[in-house]
Amino acid sequence: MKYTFPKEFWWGSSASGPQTEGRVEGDGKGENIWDYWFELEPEKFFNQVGPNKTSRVYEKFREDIQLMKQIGHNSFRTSIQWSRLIPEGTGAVNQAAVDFYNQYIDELIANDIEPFLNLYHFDMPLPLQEKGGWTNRETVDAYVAYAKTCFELFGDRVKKWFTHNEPIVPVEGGYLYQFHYPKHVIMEEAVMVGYHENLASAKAIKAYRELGLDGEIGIILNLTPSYPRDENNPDDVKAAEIADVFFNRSFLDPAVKGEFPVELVAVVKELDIAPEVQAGDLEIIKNNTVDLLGINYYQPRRIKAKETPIDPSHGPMPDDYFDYYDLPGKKINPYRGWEIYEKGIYDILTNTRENYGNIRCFISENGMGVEGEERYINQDGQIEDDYRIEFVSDHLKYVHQAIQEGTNCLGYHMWTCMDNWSWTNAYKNRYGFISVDITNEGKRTIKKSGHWFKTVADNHGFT
Ligand code: BGP
Repeated sequence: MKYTFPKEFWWGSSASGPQTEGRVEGDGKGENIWDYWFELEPEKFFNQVGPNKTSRVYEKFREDIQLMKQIGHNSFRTSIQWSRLIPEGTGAVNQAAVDFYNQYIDELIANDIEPFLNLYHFDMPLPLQEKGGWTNRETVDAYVAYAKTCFELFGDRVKKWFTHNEPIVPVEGGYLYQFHYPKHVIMEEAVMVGYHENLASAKAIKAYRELGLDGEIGIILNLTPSYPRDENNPDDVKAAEIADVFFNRSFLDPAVKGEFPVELVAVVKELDIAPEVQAGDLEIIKNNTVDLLGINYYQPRRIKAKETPIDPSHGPMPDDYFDYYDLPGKKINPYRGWEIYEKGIYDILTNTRENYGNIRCFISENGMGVEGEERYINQDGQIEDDYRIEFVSDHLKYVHQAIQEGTNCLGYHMWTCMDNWSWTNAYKNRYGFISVDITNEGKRTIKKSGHWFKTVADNHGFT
C-alpha cells in the first residue's frame, strides 16, 4: 500500500535550545535550572555529561542545516533559550544571542527550511527560579516580556511560534515526581505552576496578536492517551478519565477551548489547593486560544482504578485517583522503558478532530531513543537504524489514516535531528536522524533513517 501525504506536508524534526546549543566562552549566556542542577549534582546525570556541551549547535548550525537539507527537511523546530537571550531572565538582552538566533533563522530560511520557534523548553532562568519559578506570578510577566522581545526581534521572518513545549512536564518533573529541578513534591505548587504556564501562554498569544505580525502561534503538548484496563469497568474508566484530565486536558482544554476542565477545577477545590485567579485572567485564557497545536507523542498511559493504598509520606498527588497497570504483552522500547503503541497517535488525532474543533495540528515530536547505536555502524561508518525507520513508518501509517478521515494534521517532525543531550539520560539514548560523536568534536554522520526520511519527504510518502 502507498501512504501518500499532502504535497505541502511539513517534513522535519524537532529539537530544543538547551539540549543542542552548548555554551562557549564569551557567548553571554546566563544560567538556567539545568546548568545549575548539573553543577550541583553532576552524578545525577548519565556519565556526568552536562548541558554545557550538548551537540555544539552554537558553533555548528550552518553545517547542521546543510545536513537537514540532505535529509529532506522543509521545516525544523527548536527553541530560543530564555537564559541566552535575557541572561538574568528579565532586563538586558544579550546581543551575542540576538546575532546567533538571527544567523540561525536566516540560514534555515536561505535553505528553504521553515523555522518553527518555541519559547520555553523546560529552561527556567536561574534568577527567576530562585524567586519561585513558575510558582511565582511575577514569572508570568517576565515570560511575556521575553516573548514580546522574541516576536519583535524575529517575528518578521519566523511565522510559526509556540509558547511552550510540554508544559505539563515542568509540573510533573519539578513539583510532583522529582525529575526536574527544584524536585519538590507539593501538589499545591504543581497546580500553581500549571495555572501560571497556561496564563503565560494566553498572555503571550495576546501579545503576539497585538503586534499584528504575519504568522501563527500555538503550543506544543505531549498527549498521552489514557486507556482503562477494562472498558466495561466504570471504576477503571473513571480512573482513566481523571488521569486524562490531569495530564492532557489541563493544558489541552485551556489552549484550544479557552477553559479549564470542570473536573480539574472540582478536584483542586475539593483539595483546597486552587491557585489564586486574578480578575481578568480567565477572560484572557478564554480569548487567546491557539492557532496551531503541536502534538508530541511517545507512549500511552494504561490506567486502572485505585487499588494501592495512598502514600501517607506526602500531601495529595494525582496518583491518589488512579493506578497504572501493565498491559500484558505490550511492545516496549527497552532503553527508555516506554511502551510503543502506534495507534495512540491515531487516537490523539481523532480526538482533536472530534472534540477540539479539528484544530490545525501537526506531530511535533515522536521518536525512539536507543542506547549503544555504535553497534549498528556498517563498513561505511553509517548507523543502520532500521528499528527507527520501522518506528517512524509505523506511526506515519496511523497519521496517514487520520488524515484520510479528515483530521487537520499538517506535518510530522521526528525527535530529533542530531543526537542531542537529554535531561537526565544525557547522551545515553540517541534519538537523531544524524549521529553525533561526542568523543570526536561532535562529528556528524547521517544515519540510515535520515536517508530514508529524505525519500519519504521527496515522494510525499512511502510504500
Ligand atoms: C520530550 C521532550 C524532549 C526530549 C524527548 C525524549 O518529552 O520534549 O525534550 O527529551 O522527550 O525524552 P528523553 O530525552 O527524556 O528520553
